[in-house]
Amino acid sequence: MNSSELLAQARAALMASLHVELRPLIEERFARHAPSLLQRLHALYGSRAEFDSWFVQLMSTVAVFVAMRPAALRQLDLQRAAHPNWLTDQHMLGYSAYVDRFAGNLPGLEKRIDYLRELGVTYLHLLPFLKARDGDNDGGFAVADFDAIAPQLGSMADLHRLTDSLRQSGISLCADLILNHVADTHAWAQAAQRGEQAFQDYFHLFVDRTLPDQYETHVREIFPQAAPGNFTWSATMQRWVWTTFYSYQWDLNYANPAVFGSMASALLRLANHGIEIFRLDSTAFLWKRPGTDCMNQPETHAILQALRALVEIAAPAVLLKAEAIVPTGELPAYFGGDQAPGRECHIAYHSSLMAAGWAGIAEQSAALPRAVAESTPVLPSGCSWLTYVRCHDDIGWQVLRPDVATSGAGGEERLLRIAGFFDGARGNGFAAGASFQAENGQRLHGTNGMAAALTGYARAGTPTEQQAAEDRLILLYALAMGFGALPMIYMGDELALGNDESTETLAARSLDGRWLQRPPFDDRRFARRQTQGDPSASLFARMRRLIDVRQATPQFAADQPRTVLSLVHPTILALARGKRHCLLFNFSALQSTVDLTEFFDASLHCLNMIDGTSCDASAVQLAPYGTTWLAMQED
Ligand code: OTU
Repeated sequence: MNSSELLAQARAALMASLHVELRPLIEERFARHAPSLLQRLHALYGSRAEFDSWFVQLMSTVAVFVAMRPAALRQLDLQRAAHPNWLTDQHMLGYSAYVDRFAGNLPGLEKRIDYLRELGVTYLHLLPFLKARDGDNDGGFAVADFDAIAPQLGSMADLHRLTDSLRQSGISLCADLILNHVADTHAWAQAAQRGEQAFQDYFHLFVDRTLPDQYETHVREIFPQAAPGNFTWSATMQRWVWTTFYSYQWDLNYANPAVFGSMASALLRLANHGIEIFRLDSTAFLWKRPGTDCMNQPETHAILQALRALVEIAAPAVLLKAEAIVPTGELPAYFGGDQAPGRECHIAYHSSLMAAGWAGIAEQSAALPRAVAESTPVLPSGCSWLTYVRCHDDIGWQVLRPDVATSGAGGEERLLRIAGFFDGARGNGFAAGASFQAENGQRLHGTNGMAAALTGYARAGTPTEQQAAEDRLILLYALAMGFGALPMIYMGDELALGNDESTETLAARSLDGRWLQRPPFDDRRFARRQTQGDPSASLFARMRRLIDVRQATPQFAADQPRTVLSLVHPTILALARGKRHCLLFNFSALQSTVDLTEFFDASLHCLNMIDGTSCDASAVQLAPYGTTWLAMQED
């Protein structure tokens, strides 16, 4: 069959079971997105004899999801289509939390909605809440069933209620879709273990070490201490299984079209439950190619573009977010690159900017934040970076390798020094973090710890030290909020919540140090957030102020121009937003005065949007670790 015949058959399969009223709309979406869907899938699976019938069958499956999409979500599809730039709006603000840590369970979360609204949150990322394997499950990242909720967190009905309530409060729910792997207890992995060939084909299995050994010479180790190597021996199957992460997380084999079909169905089913944004976990790892690090492969982008096209047809309100913790240079491809700009993911984590902010604090230098800001490309319309300060994972310094390489030899030592600075056991500074799985203390890995611990709250002995910790935390959040992106708060950072050092989590932490930054929400701090003189209240008020200013200023929208000003200053990063807004970030413990008349007319005066004071463009003062957001005004 040629492609137009195939598209005609697929179209017929899609339309057949649809209500006549739906047909014109779906017809139009199909016409717009099916050709690229077919092209991507053909590139991946076209050599298979059964490709044509598989593609037509996929469309019949999509028809079921289209037909079952609830009315409220259909309405949302139309609303979003009418406002394609809603994502880049300056009102968008994210918040990320574990369901149990933040609220006990899904019904409990409804009680937190008022708080989220008070903060100005419009986007809530809940860490994995689907049914995971029993026992160790990597904080839910080892999914046993894509169609069930973890029993201790609630039920599908609870999820529906929650997404409804959130939507009514103007908050979109973001959930993880763990594309790269499933738990060894997932039905597919169990069938594989029973010897069913169709399901063994869902995974990467090897009879001996020949190929695994070849792959091992090129791939990274994500958890070198807790889960060394990338392959796990299954005595049941007498096969090596590809397991990039923990041994119980089995990588899916996307060279098998059935895997693509199953995961696409999982996505569309969850979308119909009201999830609006999918955090596509570990996206970089989906395709394996001998002789490479098996990350960021072209086929990975074909898979993501095909998923995007399916979403455009069946659930166009849905956004896709790439969780690809890779250097900035690899990220444009996740937005579709030059070939398909704006047709892959809508959002991607800007992990280099996050790490560079921390590096700036460690080095008391604006060099790395400036380098990363300068190398950040402009995105296709309707797309946004996700900026953040901390998340549930470690800070992975390796993403900065290309950025430190440009400053000559010694880049790796520089990163080791930065990472070492945050290690509370080694460093003698203010940071109370912990190194994450660095091999023999030699090779670079990550840093664990809550933002408040890393900025110095835990070790602050005097009010001055406490103030410095607060200023550092505000500095990093101000960068995330001012950059021109969707900023996300990690639960508790707004209240200076510290590390989880409780005995209850000691065992978990000794197996996986990331549990240090997964403490329960602190209701006492929460209750005192407006209490004058309370240390977390002071931080909370300053965070609230940043959020208010940002939301009131259209120039802060993600799609508004950002320019890195060529201010010659070792510790200050200066970003212009639009023509009349200038954001200054001082990464040093010393105060400074800068002259902005090279960039802005000397007759303008600068209104400090945060505290309402004003000054001349020729002499703008920055406090130690100070953040200044200026609106340049005529008298
Ligand atoms: C992601 O993480 C999740 O955020 C982690 O919590 C999971 O453990 C992991 O996937 C497996 O599902 O692969 O693309 O260095 O930054 O594992 C980035 C640790 C990932 C994490 C890394 C990460």
